[in-house]
Amino acid sequence: MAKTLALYLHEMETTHAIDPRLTGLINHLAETCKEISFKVSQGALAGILGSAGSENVQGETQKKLDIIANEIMCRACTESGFVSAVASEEMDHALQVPADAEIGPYLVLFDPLDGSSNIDINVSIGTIFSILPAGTPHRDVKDEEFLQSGRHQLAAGYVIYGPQTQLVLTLGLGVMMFTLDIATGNFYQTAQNVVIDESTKEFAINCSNMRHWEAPVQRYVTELLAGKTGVRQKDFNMRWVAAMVAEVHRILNRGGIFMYPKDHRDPSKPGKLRLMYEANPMSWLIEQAHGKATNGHENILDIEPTGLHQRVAVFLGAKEEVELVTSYHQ
Ligand code: AFP
Repeated sequence: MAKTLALYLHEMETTHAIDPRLTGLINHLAETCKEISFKVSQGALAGILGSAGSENVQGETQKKLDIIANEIMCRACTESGFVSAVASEEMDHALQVPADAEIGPYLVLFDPLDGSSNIDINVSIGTIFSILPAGTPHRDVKDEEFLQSGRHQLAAGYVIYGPQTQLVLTLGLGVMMFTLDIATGNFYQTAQNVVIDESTKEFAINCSNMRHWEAPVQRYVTELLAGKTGVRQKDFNMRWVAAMVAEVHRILNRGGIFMYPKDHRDPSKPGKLRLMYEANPMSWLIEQAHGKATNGHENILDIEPTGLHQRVAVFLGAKEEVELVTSYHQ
């Protein structure tokens, strides 16, 4: 029988001296995502589809499930006893642990429901999380305390709600995948030490934005589209799921490159994706799987964050391709 997530985490405590409070927090997050997974699977039966009629801090329309998933994640994390505070893509500022609840040495950042536009059409979505050190457990955590580069992450991962619910995790010791068995309620390890091929023939980018991209990205994608007849001398295939969690999951499983570049539409936004909630945790997973992640200029994990909700251009996946598109930006 495959290993459970709980057993894997216990092994990491004994073989790599991983703090039991960190493994406790991850077990807690896994339990929480099971609750979200159940809601997702119920869809219209639970009345959770459709718009909530509100906007988040980014000015994006929130779906009912965005709000439900955010509430579940916030409650679970702040009641866990393992965190000093949490930050979510859906909330303006850090959320404090209630005065009567215990605090712990970690900060958790999350995108509670990535791929919102897929919710109502029954296509894969997910929850992304990143765990940072908080130092000595304390209250009244400032937003600035979350502004640590991706290299400081202690754990990162996502739970994808697709045909199967899977948890993908790194503690900096490789990338592990666990699949939820709905019969037993356990996550079982189904892949370990995932490695992404350095080269690929598959790319993912929202080509409808092509006219807005900067010259290096236009050049790179034009070359991919030219296939065998162009400078690349091979044909490429394209995919776009509109949920980063699903794009990264495909890349971890069968390779490829994912891009969400900066574009000319709103010069104040250096990309669409959020550094702290999406790019950092995904980039660490990709690096741990021997891939690469840049913003076209530097490794995403080296970016010193300046704001909780800051956006960033993202090129991640197969090393050779990410290096090539990055070199076009130099
Ligand atoms: P949400 O955070 O609103 O769910 O958006 C998901 C996302 O940021 C990312 O997961 C996708 O890669 C991207 O949006 C898809 O955006 P478009 O298809 O609209 O370009």
